Formats: sequence, C-alpha cells, structure tokens
Amino acid sequence: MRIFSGIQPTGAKHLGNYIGAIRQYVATQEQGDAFFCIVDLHSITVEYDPSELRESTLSLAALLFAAGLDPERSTVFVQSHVPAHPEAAWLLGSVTSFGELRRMTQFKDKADAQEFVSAGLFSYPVLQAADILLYRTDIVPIGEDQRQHVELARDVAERFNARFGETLTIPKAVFPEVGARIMDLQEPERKMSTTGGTAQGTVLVLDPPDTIRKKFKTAVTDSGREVVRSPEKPGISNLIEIMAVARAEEPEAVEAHYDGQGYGAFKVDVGEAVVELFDPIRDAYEELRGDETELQRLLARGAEKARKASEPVLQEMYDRMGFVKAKTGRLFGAARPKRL
Ligand code: AQP
Repeated sequence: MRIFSGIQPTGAKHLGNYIGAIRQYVATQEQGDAFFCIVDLHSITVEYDPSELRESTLSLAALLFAAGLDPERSTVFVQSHVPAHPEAAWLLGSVTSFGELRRMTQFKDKADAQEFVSAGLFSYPVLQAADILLYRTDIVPIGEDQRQHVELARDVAERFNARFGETLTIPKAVFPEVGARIMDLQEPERKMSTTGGTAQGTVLVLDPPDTIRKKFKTAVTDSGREVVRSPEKPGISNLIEIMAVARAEEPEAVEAHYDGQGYGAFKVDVGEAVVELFDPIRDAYEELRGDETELQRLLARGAEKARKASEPVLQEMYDRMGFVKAKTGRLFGAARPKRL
C-alpha cells in the first residue's frame, strides 16, 4: 500500500498537527510504502519570511524524525527538491475548475485573513492534488480540515482518467479515530492553528514543559463540572480527546476516571500528560537538529527516492495528454543536418 501526506514547514507545529497528522504518519509507516513531504512550495502562498524558511524546513524534518518517522522505512523529503510536483500541478490545472477551487473553505478562510491574496493560495489544492497523485497514493493520513482538499484530488484524478485514460490512482483520506480536529484551548469553537488560533490556546510540540502546563491550566472550560463529551461542552470534549490520545486510552475511560472530580484537577492532569508525551520528542529533536549534515543527508536520500517514484507517473501524464517527448542529445547528434 502506498501512503502519502504533506505538512507545511512554516508555522510552529502544534498539538493539532501532532495528533491529526504526525502521529498518524508514524502509525501508517508500518502499513506500507510511505512518503512524507515537507511542502515548502505550499508555504509561500501566504505571507512568509524567506529568511526563516530554511530553518523551519530543517526544523520540521528534525521534528518528524524525532516523533518517530524511521528514515529506513519512510521516505521523508522536501517538496521543492522534486520538480515533478509543480510540473504535475500545472498539468492537473487543466482538469480542475475555477468553481471547484472557489468553493474550498480553506481558501475562503485564509483569503479573508490576508490583505494580499496570492494566486498561489487559490491554486494551492491543485498542487496538493499533484503531491498526492504523483505517488499512486492509496491512503492520505490527515486531519479533518484537509478532507475537502483530498476529495478534490479524487475528483481531479477521476476527471484526468476519464479524459486521458486510466493513469492516476484514486486516493482515500484517513483520519484519526480520536483527535481528527483538535480545537484551540482558549476558543474551542475554532481549530488549533498557528495562523488562525490564539497563542495561549495553541500548544506547540516544542513549547517548554511549564508553558504547556500553563496553557492547559488556563484552558477555557464550559459551565457545569462533569468531565463528559457533549456538543454543549466543546472545551471539555476537546480536553478529553487530547487526554485519550496522550494516555493512549479510550475517551470513555478518561470520562470514567474523572467522574465527579471536577475540571480543575482534570486540566492539570491533561497538561502533565501532554508534557510527558512531548518530552522524549523534544529531546530527540534537540539532538537531531544539532546534526545538520545528517539531516541534509537524510533529506537528499528522501528526495532521490521521491524523484524515482514520481517521475514515471509524470511522464505517463505527459504521454497521455499528447505532449511530444523530448529527444535526447545523442539522437539529435545522429540526425544533425549536413552543413551547407
Ligand atoms: N487542529 C488540528 N487538528 C487536527 N489536525 C490538524 N492539522 C492541522 N491542524 C489540525 C493537520 O496537520 C497536517 C499538517 O497541516 P499543515 O502543515 O498544512 O498545517 P496547517 O493546517 O497549515 O496548520 P495550521 O497551523 O493549522 O495552519 P492553518 O490554520 O494556517 O492551516 C494536516 O494533515 C492537517 O489536517
């Protein structure tokens, strides 16, 4: 089975990214041939600082390995190292409609928050479709917020196949059973996010332990004192899901454990559980980030494997679409016309 997912290097990675995506990557790498892509080309679609992109790309690579991605098992690579991605995106743009892109909720949300709305932000899902389809991907582990983009990738692949002949594999999105949408601790009606959330309600994987404890201690809860999940209790429901993941328990077991204990003690314990979850990751991260040569070596090896896997799919797309194949230099030499 082929597994693919992408994650942006810009914006510090948070508990939502960890539970919705990174933890799933680590689990799914056991199930097949996995490709995980640091999507730096996606990061430039909103305002960003070029002087920080290099550091955030290497930092994310270190974090992915620290969280448990095994370079012997998974192919971890940087999107801009594999030119097939933007090339395939251009081809797929011809089978993606303007109307489809206009309906993407992430575009609408992010466009509302920007003064300058780039064309790249609008066509972002086409590049994402290319990322996924180039690897003949079967499953895409993601958080709930990316569901619409993978549905678009499926529609685009089906349209390509219908128009040019069976070429692309139709991917399926997979979501974690618990924690597919981790909410902001201060405003639990919105998802945890470094761009759209609150600083105090966003728990970063690399936050110092005391910062994590404080963020949970001050998390907004709801009226009442029962530790149970309910649509009227978005804050407590979110904390129960986080606790279930951090302690590797079912949410029901968390509810039963805290029955009658009130919110205060529960919030302190969730904070401690997340500190324990992130402690070993932070330690491994520090070590890996210190060895830049090794990180670069791993990413170069990943890029080579990714190029090998994606190139034949890109060539097949060109062939199906009727492009003239470029001739090699040797053939040109043989056919060179005589000088007059
Ligand atoms: N709150 C979340 N809960 C569960 N999963 C989440 N993901 C993101 N937020 C949550 C998942 O993380 C993966 C990587 O996403 P990304 O790198 O594209 O990050 P993002 O979605 O841009 O991160 P942010 O900080 O949430 O930024 P905004 O709000 O700007 O998009 C994806 O699989 C995503 O589902």
